[in-house]
Amino acid sequence: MRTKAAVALEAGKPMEIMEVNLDGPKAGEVLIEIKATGICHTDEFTLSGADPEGIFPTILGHEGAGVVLEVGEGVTSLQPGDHVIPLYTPECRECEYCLNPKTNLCQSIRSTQGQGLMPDGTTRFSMLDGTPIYHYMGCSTFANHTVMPEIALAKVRKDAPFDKICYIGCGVTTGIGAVINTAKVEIGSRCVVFGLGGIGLNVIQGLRMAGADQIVGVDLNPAKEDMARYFGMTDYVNPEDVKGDMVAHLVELTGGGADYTFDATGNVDVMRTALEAAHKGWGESVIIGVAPAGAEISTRPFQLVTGRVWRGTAFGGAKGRTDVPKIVDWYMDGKIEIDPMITHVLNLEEINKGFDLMHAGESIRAVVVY
Ligand code: NAD
Ligand code: AHE
Ligand code: ZN
Repeated sequence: MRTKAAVALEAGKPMEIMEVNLDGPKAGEVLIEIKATGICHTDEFTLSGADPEGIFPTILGHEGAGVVLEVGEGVTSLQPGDHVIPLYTPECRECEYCLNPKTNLCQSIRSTQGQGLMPDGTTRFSMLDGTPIYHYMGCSTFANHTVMPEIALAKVRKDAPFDKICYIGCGVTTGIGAVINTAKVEIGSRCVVFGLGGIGLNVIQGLRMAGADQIVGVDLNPAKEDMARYFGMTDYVNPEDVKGDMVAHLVELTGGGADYTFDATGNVDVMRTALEAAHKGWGESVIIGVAPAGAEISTRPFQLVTGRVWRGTAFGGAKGRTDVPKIVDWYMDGKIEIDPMITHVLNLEEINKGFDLMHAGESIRAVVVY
């Protein structure tokens, strides 16, 4: 079939909207009509050329929601008409990672996924002249239709709105999951969140659910303050307003250091500040942000010797087929909020504007509806 997609032809250039070829689902695969997709900072990271796994031409997008149109041979858990959220972290329920409750990092298709290929080593997308187009994070939701492995699709209830629950495909689950699954924040904790964007706001929402007493938000962009307060931030710090050492300032503000800190910026200097602002003896710092190729983190080992813990999280530690339908229920039951964070709704032709809004710091989440 043919479908319409935003194709990233090369790094650093706007995507081009075009018709592409899409082959049908092979064994174990599913054809999806994407109804809506969020634009995450990681899409921008890869489009910019900073991603060591970036490979072009590609169809980006990994925060979608849609409907099953057709299933390939051997698919048993899905049928046409089912509503699904694509998972860039699949859940095969068979590999040693899936069988270990300590991780969500299913590895069953990770190596082909990282090369922009389907599990059989080929692509389903191609240009009209036959040139293959690579998949992205196993999802490619910036296309109106996509093909994905069955194990990378979470089946969700049919009454949930696509233009909101697409955000559960990355940002919502990553932020809330970092608090609940990765840090396992206790009631009464003092916490600091660096970066008040689409991920950081969901960390804040998760911290409020977990019963944190203090939620300090740090962001260079003061325009993010109001929304962060709405979601539960108790104190705002703009690094540009801090005279002197940022770590000392945060340690004082949190009464000796934070129980938990979270980086949602992707900046390695911020990651160091986050680690060092964690409380001596027990503070934990969780890295969520994705740093550019070649970037490295550093701190004095003494920071760890004296009891601080450095951790990381991908997709909020969520096992997607199991956890994502529950998060959709939380949204539908009013336990979590999504709508205020979706600040812009665009059509596919306007998708590059979504990236401009992100660069300008004007959006939290821009969502493309098909
Ligand atoms: P975003 O652009 O919406 O938000 C980033 C925020 O960080 C912005 O508000 C920006 O002003 C702020 N910021 C940037 N540099 C800063 C600095 N030096 N100090 C303080 N604030 C700073 O991006 P997002 O969609 O929220 O994504 C945030 C990060 O999380 C990105 O690196 C993204 O790639 C990553 N991410 C990781 C996962 C994961 O599974 N680990 C999932 C999704 C996104
Ligand atoms: N390809 C990059 C790393 C990108 C990355 O860290 N991706 C996160 C999800 S970000 C979603 O917005 C992730 O899930 N990582 C785990 C994995 O297996 O990819 C690089 O540096 O090579
Ligand atoms: Zn993302």
